This record gives sequence, structure tokens and C-alpha cells, in this order.
Amino acid sequence: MTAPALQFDVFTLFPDVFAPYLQSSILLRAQQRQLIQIQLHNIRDWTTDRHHITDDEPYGGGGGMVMKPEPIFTAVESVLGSPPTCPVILLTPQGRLFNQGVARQLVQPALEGLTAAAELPSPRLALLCGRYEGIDERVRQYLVSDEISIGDYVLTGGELAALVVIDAVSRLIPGVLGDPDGAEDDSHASGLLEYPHYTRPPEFRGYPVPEVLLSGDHARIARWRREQALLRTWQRRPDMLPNAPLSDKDRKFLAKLEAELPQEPDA
Ligand code: 6GU
Repeated sequence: MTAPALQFDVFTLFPDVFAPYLQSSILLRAQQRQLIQIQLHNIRDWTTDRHHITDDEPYGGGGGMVMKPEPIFTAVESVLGSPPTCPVILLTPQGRLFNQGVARQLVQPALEGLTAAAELPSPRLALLCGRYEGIDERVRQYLVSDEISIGDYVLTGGELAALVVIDAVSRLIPGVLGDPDGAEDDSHASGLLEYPHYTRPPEFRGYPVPEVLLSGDHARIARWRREQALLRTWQRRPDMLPNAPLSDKDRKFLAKLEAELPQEPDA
């Protein structure tokens, strides 16, 4: 029995919402194969009052309720030690924006652990899900080491965001995806959107698969895919191009697009 590459500890008031997603498909298999381990901790289990209260009215008045600090500190420190030695990430719309680069940062200790000689304890990530209108500021100040948002919109709680982070990070661990090329071709992995995919039949309702994909000419196919990825990104997410690693050939192709198809809407 070898330690999982990465262990997630999720602190939440709603542990039940995680099961259906985590018990399906790729993430289920990753847990069964001991590549990742996910432990769910109900913050309510660390309350000490008779009514198991986890929220209270805000000092200074105003609407809404605020998550109390005591059960959160007790939960996190009971599981992870005091002070915790792993990152404690608060999911909040006020956090830094999550993207593929942040996912790569978060998985890094797990990738290093895979090449370590000794049987070391698994790297861990603690994910703290906020709820209600807010969380006592002292949790941010004295317990949390990082804050992540998954986008510029407001969710009712951090649970969906925690699932997003678990999913995006886990699939970067070798072996989690069935495909040995793993996540390399994905949209965003290369700094570009992904090229289009086709499978059988070669003609569906009169719509053909691009001829090049049936040609068996692997060099031509690779060039076509690269150009399609560049075209898509140029059409849909031109903001990504300045940060994408581009070859001279890529730049020539994009210059040709600019010359031939000035600001063409998505075809
Ligand atoms: Cl991490 N939490 C909540 N409540 N809303 C969000 C979010 C997180 N990310 C985007 N919106």
C-alpha cells in the first residue's frame, strides 16, 4: 500500500453534495487506484454547543449571517495540526482567479512526491468552503494561507468551487486520465484552445470529417491540428495569444489570418 500522490481535505457544512461527483468516472477511479484521496470534514462536527451552531449575526449589524470562527479553527487544526503545515485554501469570490496555471501550481508538490525516493507522507491540500454571506475575518487572517475564486460570479457557497479545484488538479496527476498523453493536448494546457475532434462515421447527415484526418499523414494531421488550435484561439480567445508559446511558424499563420480574415466572427 503506497500513499496517494495527493490528499484533499475538504471542510464544509454540506459534505453530502460532494459524493455524487466524487463517486463517478475519472475521480472515482483515481481514488480506487490510490492516486488521490479525498476526506470530507463536516465543520458542524466540531461545534461544542447543544444546537451545533456554525453561524452568527454580524457585529455592526446588517443583513445575513457570518460563519463563526471556533468550529472552523477546531476542525482544520484537529485534522491538520496547529498550525497546519499544508496550504489551507479558502474558496471565496474574493480569492485569486483559478485557472490552469493555478491548477499546475497546486499539483506541483504531488508531482515532486512521485519522484521522491522514500515513502513520505502524501502532500495535502485543505479546501475550506465558505457559506452564508461570509466568514469571520479572523479565519482568513490567521488560518487560511490562500484564497481562490473560480470566476467572476457569485455562488451560494464554496462547495462547487472546491469540486472544480479537485477535478482540475487531480487530472494533472499522471495515471488519473486513462490516456498516457494525459492532459497535454487539453484546451489551456498549451496556452491555446484545443483543436476540433471527430470520430466515426466519416460522413454524418451529409457532413464530412475533414479529409486530412482520414489521410493517415501524421505530419499533415499535426500541422492541421496546430493551425485549428491557433484559429480557434484567435477567433474565440484572442486575449490568450500574447501569453501562448508560439513558434515562428505559428506567428506566420496568425499573421496570415489577420491579413485574410480581419476580425472574422466564429465560423
Ligand atoms: Cl470560490 N465561492 C463562491 N461562493 N462564489 C464563487 C466562488 C467561490 N468563485 C466564484 N464565485
